Amino acid sequence: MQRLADIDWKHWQARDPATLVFVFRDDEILLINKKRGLGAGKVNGPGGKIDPGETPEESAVREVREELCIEVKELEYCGEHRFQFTDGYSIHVWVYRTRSFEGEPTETEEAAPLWVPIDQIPFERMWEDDRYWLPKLIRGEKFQTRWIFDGDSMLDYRIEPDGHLASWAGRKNV
Ligand code: 6OG
Repeated sequence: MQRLADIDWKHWQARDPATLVFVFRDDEILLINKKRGLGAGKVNGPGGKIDPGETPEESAVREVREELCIEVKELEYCGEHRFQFTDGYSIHVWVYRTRSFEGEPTETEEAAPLWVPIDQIPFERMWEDDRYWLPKLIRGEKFQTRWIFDGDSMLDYRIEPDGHLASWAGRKNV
């Protein structure tokens, strides 16, 4: 299970469904220092596992509330990631972005907030896949992706374009 071709993607079912949310304010993006769960110690977007009975969008709103004490609204669906790990674990991640939120991002037991300029995203402190698709999300390109990871190391991937998002009026980049 080292390459995408080793997997029967037609019947692939992730062990965990999860979400990621990227909040924008002017030319900044809201990231977190993740304190626990999968990827603890890395910088990522807020998000987490979907609970039984929740839609991905409901879960995304709840996770951002729990991790950063803000209410996100008007989530825009950007795409999905399918991650297969060589140890057998797998996770299917729905990804959203928004400019609409209420409250002040606040540190919790799960995460510390981090506003960063969109041209200074700390990819070296993030999961290896992020540098390949986060720029697309920022540009408003939708995606469908598949990845093979051995622990923290990415072994193989494929990104399929999935159209464009309605652009945010009057903005050059995001
Ligand atoms: P909790 O353990 O927090 O849910 N996640 C990934 N995010 C990125 N950017 N790259 C990956 O590459 C990831 N694998 C998982 C999805 C896990 C959280 O971690 C994200 C969820 O937000 C392998 O409940």
